[in-house]
Amino acid sequence: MSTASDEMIARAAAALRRCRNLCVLTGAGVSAESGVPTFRGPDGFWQGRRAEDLATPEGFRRDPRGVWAFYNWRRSVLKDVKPNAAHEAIAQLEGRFPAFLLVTQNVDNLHRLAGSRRMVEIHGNIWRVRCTACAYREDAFGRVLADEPRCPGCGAWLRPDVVWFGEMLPVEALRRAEEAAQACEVMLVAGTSGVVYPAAGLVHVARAHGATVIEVNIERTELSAFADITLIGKAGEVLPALVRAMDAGE
Ligand code: BJW
Ligand code: ZN
Repeated sequence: MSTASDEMIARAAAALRRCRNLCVLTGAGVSAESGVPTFRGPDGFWQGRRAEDLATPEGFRRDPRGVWAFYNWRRSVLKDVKPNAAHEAIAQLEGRFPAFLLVTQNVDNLHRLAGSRRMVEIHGNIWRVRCTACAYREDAFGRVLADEPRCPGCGAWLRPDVVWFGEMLPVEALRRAEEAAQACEVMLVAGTSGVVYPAAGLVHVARAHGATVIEVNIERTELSAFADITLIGKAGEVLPALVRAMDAGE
């Protein structure tokens, strides 16, 4: 598969220069160059189990210790990783549009560490924990927790404050994401396979409301058929090139 040509990047940059309302949707591929494994690639396994089998309420009920071992392993990986050029390019874009929202499916906090502020985390954040029985919540940023983390208030199991399959997305975050998808003139979609809903559905919402869809990925995805421009390449290379091309055309 050929990589994004300068001409295609220039086309995408021209659409961004005309745009006054940008919505960026990101997935695990944006963090891949920081060394964070994606979900569905060849690295998307943990001790022979798919991340998808562990990231469910049933999986947690069946084996809370095993699921916590998985999340603590991911926390230990994330503790030492840094945002990459893709996160930085997205943080730079934020200040250039009167209306802007970053909608991330990632739970790894790297967008925030790169400086993004106008953002919603629609699948939660791996560093926060909450109680499975009461309203207790805690931000345990940078910490690997005990093997059996329990609520200090009521003694029930704590769980990561992330969204598992079959669970509702955080209502306010999803509302803001849907509003941004409806209102944006361009939706920039980076590093997602586009198979998980309702996140992937935001692209269809944006299109239905007339937005130009620009996709950045190392390969074609479920969403490519709905994108006006697909830029094939690493997010950490293509996104900074896109920002440079925006500047060059001014
Ligand atoms: C690069 C790169 C580089 C690599 N540069 N690119 C409608 C239709 C069908 C099904 C459903 C539907 N609506 C709801 C569903 C069910 C379900 C669903 O979507 N299932 C499908 C899989 C079939 N959705 C849900 O259950 C959601 N809840 C919900 O809908 O609630 C309402 C409801 C409740 C009850 C009953 C019915 C409805 C919740 C979804 C929660 C997803 N949670 C996870 C785990 C989060 C916690 C954790 O991290 O542990 O979120 S699953 C996992 O997938 C994670 C991700 O955010 C999400 C998306 O994955 P992502 O980011 O796209 O990663 P990958 O690995 O798939 O792709 C990486 C991409 O990067 C690839 O394309 C690479 O090529 C690319 N790449 N390197 C650029 N350097
Ligand atoms: Zn509790």
